[in-house]
Amino acid sequence: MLLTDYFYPNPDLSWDIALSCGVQHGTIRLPEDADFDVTSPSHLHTVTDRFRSRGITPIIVEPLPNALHDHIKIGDAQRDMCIEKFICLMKNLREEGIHTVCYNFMAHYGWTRTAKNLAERGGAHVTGFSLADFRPDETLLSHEQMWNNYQYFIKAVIPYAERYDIRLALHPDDPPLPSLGGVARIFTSLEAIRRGIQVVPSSHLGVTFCQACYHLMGERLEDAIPALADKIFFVHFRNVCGDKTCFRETYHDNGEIDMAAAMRLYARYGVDVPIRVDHVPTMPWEQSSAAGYDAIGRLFAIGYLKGIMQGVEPEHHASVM
Ligand SMILES: [Mn+2]
Repeated sequence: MLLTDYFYPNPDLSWDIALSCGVQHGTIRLPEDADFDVTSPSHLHTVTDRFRSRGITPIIVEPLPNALHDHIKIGDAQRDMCIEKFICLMKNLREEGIHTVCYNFMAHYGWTRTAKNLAERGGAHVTGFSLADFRPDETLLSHEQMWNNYQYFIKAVIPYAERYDIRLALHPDDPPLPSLGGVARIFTSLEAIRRGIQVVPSSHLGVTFCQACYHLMGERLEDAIPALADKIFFVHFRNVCGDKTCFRETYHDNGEIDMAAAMRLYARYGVDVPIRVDHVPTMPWEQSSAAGYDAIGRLFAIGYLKGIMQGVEPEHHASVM
């Protein structure tokens, strides 16, 4: 496994914490302000250079920029223009040595939580979701529309993903409910994910294995990891308690998933890909700026991940230094 962490495009405390933990590779979010042109090689280079100058090599982009993806997921009049821009972005990513894009196909509602202040060990806080507390907007997209929009997108971009050697890594729906606020969700089971990555047979179409989403689907990791092994391009190391209608995030050592057992499964089935911690707690005394993505909780999460990686894959000790 290759240790990465998630970075916003401008340096912040997360950068320093990751560097302190020995992280050398980045899963990066591209700027979302109007000044950033996703089709511009020089704009992209400015961002990647910022990382490299601090000793972080960007290797993954996550998510596919929302300004493009929302139109693609909804399938509106700007869809084709956005697909063209994404193809251009893939070409530019190759030039920067970035070969993986983590994308999802949740329309209108991305990863959704209904609480940000649930108590976790020692005075920390985590986010959570309860369907009973969810208040939807007035929207409607059917299961069939979402599948059609997904297939339209994949068929349009896969030939270029292959040409530019960009691996598209599908993240499951979070939470994995059949619909949320009148919007159908189509990647809510192992079977649906398998169907999704078979829309076009391609070595460049696979998954981001967000462990907790599969657990919340009710899938066993002992089944899901072997079933997807050669299609796992990226792992989200995440733990939770609960089920898809009501759950909360946890410290990475304090949820229902046996994290060391998951790592042993990756090793046993030959999954040797980039990995990052996902949804960390907000620590006591920490001012939250992005619940689930605050900085200080990463210190424990990355250290815990690194320890498990070294315990399961001692031969990889040097690569995660
Ligand atoms: Mn995830």
